[in-house]
Amino acid sequence: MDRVHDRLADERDAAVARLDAAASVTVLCHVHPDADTIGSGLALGTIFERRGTPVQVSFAEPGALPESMEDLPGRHLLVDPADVADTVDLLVTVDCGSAARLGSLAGRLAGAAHTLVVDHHPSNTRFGDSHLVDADAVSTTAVLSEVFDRWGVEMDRDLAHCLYAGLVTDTGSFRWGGASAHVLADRLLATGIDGAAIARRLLDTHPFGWLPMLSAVLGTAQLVPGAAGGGGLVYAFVRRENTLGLRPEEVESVIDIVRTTAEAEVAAVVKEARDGSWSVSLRSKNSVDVADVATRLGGGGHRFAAGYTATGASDQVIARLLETLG
Ligand SMILES: [Mn+2]
Repeated sequence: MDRVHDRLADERDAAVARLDAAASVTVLCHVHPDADTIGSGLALGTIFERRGTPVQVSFAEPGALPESMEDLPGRHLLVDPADVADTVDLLVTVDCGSAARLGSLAGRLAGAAHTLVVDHHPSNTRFGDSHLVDADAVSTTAVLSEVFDRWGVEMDRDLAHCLYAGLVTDTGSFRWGGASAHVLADRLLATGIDGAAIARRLLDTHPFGWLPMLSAVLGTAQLVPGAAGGGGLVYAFVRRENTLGLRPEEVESVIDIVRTTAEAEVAAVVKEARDGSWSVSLRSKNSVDVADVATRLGGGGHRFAAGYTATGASDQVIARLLETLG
């Protein structure tokens, strides 16, 4: 066994001991949640509910769960951020690379007797007092599946549904992630969950208004062939007026179209936020580590998928990005 494996096994054992000893639990997901953080939070919450341990699951913003995640088991465990207890025995964060990802709920860390950070972001800042961070894991739900095995939790349909939601979305529908993602999928599907229906609801269902939004947004796309050391950058803007009445799911889908551009190693989608700032999503194919780029611009993420927040005029945002890409 190599050293990383040893460290991870130790972290996993410590995490299981911490979870097993918890008298009361808060599970926090990241702001603007995706299916990995919500699937992780609800799976963990479901286990505590079954054990009879008081548990709350929450995320700071926006005010409502994305509609595509509404049929995930355990969603009744979700509470409004204002209702999250100020003090708790154990606070667990799932899929959060830094405390900032907790938004307004970051303050709850101080009120917990113990904090446990479960994540798979290489850029994780290790902001808790114990950590289980597996940077090679395809999703936080994959990290949790190993925790559950070690903990002796039996996999059933409800847990498998939650874990599969994070697995199928964070692997881009199994486009990446390798054999381990398929092995886990096999185990989860064996419980009888409908993988096709889960994927369709999470990834392949949009209202008609998505199509004119795409038309407007993709019309802003620009290609900078010389960017990123000659690999090329493609970028597009999502203005607030483009997305009126649409869900986060529609906005988040744009990067998956833009990143298919053959002439660009790096893709960026620059989304206008309500306060006039910009939320920038980055993707790369092979040679560029966008986690590094995003971290230098104040954000974080994975090697091939990362993001950050920017302020200023739109052309300045692009100029800074080009400068950082080199
Ligand atoms: Mn994730």
